Amino acid sequence: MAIIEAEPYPFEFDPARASLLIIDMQRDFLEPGGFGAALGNDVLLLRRTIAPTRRLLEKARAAGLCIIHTREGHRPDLADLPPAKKARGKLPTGIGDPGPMGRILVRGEPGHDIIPELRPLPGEPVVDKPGKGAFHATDLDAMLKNRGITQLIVCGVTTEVCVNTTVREANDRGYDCVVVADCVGSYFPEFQEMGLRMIKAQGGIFGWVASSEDVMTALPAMAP
Ligand code: C5J
Repeated sequence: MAIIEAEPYPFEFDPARASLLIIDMQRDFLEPGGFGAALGNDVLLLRRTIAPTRRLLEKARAAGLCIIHTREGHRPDLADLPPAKKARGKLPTGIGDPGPMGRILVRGEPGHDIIPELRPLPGEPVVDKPGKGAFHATDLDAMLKNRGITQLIVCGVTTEVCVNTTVREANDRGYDCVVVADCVGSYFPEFQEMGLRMIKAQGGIFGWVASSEDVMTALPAMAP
């Protein structure tokens, strides 16, 4: 057992029962020409998470932590895209429409893929999710339970949407979540701040918030 310095209080970290969960670090959200940009957002606000997430990912790999990646997206025939999700926002270029990186948020298209800086290694599961939460309509819960995982170290985008939704889903399923503040990002600075405050409020109502430095300090030493 190790301790991660976190808010609202130190987290008792058991690396053997923990997974690093990296949510939706996809080209469609982080690169120009993707879904995030089509919505009028500045992708640079998310790109600040790449370097710390990469450092944490490398350290977690070296420590032998279970690593799981997720991607938000839909079947090419859009059969799993709720009409309400498609219609929301009345977007000129929305989910399923052609964009500079292929059809937006469609599985198999270049924009749907994880950014090259954080490309999963063979053997690291990638969970394809049609919703905002990573537990909705996926086998993530089974994967975690089959590995004896009870703690999630959570990175990814966006803080107030897929990260918060997933942490809330995880909380209701009995997992302890530590959200890594500098490894989650929002297009909206005020949502970044509030998204983190909502996790750790009221004695950690949804979980803990820590820096990547503090998580890395608690990880077991790298193999020589
Ligand atoms: C959004 C996500 N923001 N991964 N998706 O639509 O947060």
